Amino acid sequence: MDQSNRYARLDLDEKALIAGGRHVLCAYTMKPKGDGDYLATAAHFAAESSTGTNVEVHTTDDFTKGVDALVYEIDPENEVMKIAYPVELFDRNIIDGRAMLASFLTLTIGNNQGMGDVAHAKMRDFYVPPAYLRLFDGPVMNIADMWRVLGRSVTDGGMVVGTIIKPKLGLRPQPFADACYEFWLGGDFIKNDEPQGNQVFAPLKETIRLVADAMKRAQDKTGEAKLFSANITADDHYEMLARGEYILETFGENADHVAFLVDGYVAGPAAITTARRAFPHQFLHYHRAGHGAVTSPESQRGYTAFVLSKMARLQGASGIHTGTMGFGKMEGDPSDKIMAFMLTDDVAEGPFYRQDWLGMKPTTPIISGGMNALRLPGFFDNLGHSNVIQTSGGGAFGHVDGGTAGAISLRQAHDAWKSGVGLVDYAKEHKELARAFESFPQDADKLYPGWREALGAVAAE
Ligand code: RUB
Ligand code: MG
Repeated sequence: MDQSNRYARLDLDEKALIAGGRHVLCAYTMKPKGDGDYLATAAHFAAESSTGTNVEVHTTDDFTKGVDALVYEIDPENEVMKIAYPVELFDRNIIDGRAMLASFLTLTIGNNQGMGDVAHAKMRDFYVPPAYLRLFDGPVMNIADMWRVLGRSVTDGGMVVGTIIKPKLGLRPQPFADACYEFWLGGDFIKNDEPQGNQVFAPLKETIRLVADAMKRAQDKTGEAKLFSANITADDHYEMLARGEYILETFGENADHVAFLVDGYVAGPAAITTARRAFPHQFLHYHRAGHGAVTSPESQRGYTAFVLSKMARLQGASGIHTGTMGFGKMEGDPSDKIMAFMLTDDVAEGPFYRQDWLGMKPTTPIISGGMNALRLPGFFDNLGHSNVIQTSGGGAFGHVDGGTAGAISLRQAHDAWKSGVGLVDYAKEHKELARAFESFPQDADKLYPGWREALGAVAAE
């Protein structure tokens, strides 16, 4: 059944829709199955995503029709369609009238993902009008709070030097805490790798006790504040709360040095909001393992990493991984920097829409995945600033002189970039950085040809 007479209004103007403030706008790439008509398929998609189904139902009344989602633009050649969703369609909490991301997803990227007449559809961007934006929690904490703990400028405090404890799994509590101590002697921030929790060989309670103690000792030794991001991801809301409460109690006087890591793609929006609302004064670290299943440029369905980032800010993530924009090991591209700008700027341009965040706090980009000291300058050149959290797991613990030297090499690479000095020149005077060249020779050869001659003995020990 062609429903385009009801669910498509190609006369609607995007500027007018934005000025009206009544609609959430979504831009998708969509391809009909077989030789299906583009507009009819788009209209069916809008129907299924709002008030309709594949047939007319006699229970529909005039009010219903007023909240139809409407296809307002199509570009069949480029497989692009845009749909306007009335704000009233989205479910709101009975406890406080606030918005929930689950409902946004259920409608805009829900049943429409499995429709028989759609070959594939992927959300590329969305626009949130002020009337809906203000119903989302948004972030409470972000990198500024980490800078405050570290005693830095709260507006331009620079890179937070971080790592991920590696190996990913298989360390018992004491070796885990020892690795933390080692890194903290040179770095600022450690995160649990996302699978680390309460394994039988590393019970959470014992590990956390030892990590809290390692933090104290590292702080005493260095005279600097240290930060830890603890994984509280779980299927069960009560389990997340139990973990969070135990961790805060155990870190005691250092509880404000603790972030909570939630694997928000696998555990879902409910897990993010659980942490956001139960622990509003802890930095909420949104890890996104698994997101590539839908966000990968190889995938024609789901939504993009850009869309995921934007949803994370709405939900109130303090920080979310944005990938390494082509400078690390995970999929990515230099143009992904728009993702970071959408997280941090008050007005930002997406691939299809300009979003005004109306003062909603920024979410901090977390840069991670195959990074090391040698890859940082290129990354910062592309992004244009270094106010990010950066975690190098292999890039710290893979340093030939160990985790402390690895941490120091990362800080030195950041200092070199900040002061505008080339990395090889800076390494001549900075041993740990020079040894990073020796540690990652493939990267060194590729990014800094001639480094061996320039650094010679400094790098070789
Ligand atoms: C990286 C790591 C993270 C990735 C995930 O370890 O453990 O899970 O950052 O990717 P290493 P993304 O530094 O040893 O590569 O940040 O793109 O979500
Ligand atoms: Mg990881």
